[in-house]
Amino acid sequence: MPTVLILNGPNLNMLGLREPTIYGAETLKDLEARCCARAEALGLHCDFRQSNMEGELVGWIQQARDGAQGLILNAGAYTHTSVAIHDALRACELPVIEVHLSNIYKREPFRHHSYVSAVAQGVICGFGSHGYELALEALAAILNRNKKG
Ligand code: CA2
Repeated sequence: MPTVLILNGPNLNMLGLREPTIYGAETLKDLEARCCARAEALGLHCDFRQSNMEGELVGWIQQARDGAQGLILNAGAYTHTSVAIHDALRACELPVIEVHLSNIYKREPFRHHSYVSAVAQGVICGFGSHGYELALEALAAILNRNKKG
């Protein structure tokens, strides 16, 4: 069963506890359960993680090269700042889907640029936690296509 690594960046451990109007009422645990159920239905194994540390996220992206077949990333605020995450994604040579809960283009101008987008296969934003399920569907289709050659 192909493994999809789902990485969540800084402050996403606060989901459901603050700012529900922007990020929804689900907790990170709820989101993990939703992702793992959807992944299983798509024939994928889901490895779901969160970190507030840039270096830890970079390390997990590096390990994914050997340990996973695809990557879903909500890098949180590092989306808009991290050349280190951009470089790690470029080097990991896996299909990457960028996800954001909120529509970053409807928000402050500093959220309009992403260092992830240029190295992602696609970007999903503004659909709340459903965006993660859409990303899993997209990755399942990409992995099936690659399998058939
Ligand atoms: O919309 C998204 O998913 C973001 O990646 C979330 C980041 C933000 O910096 C990006 O611009 C867009 C922030 C995550 C913070 O999550 C919180 C959740 C609840 C309470 C406080 C923060």
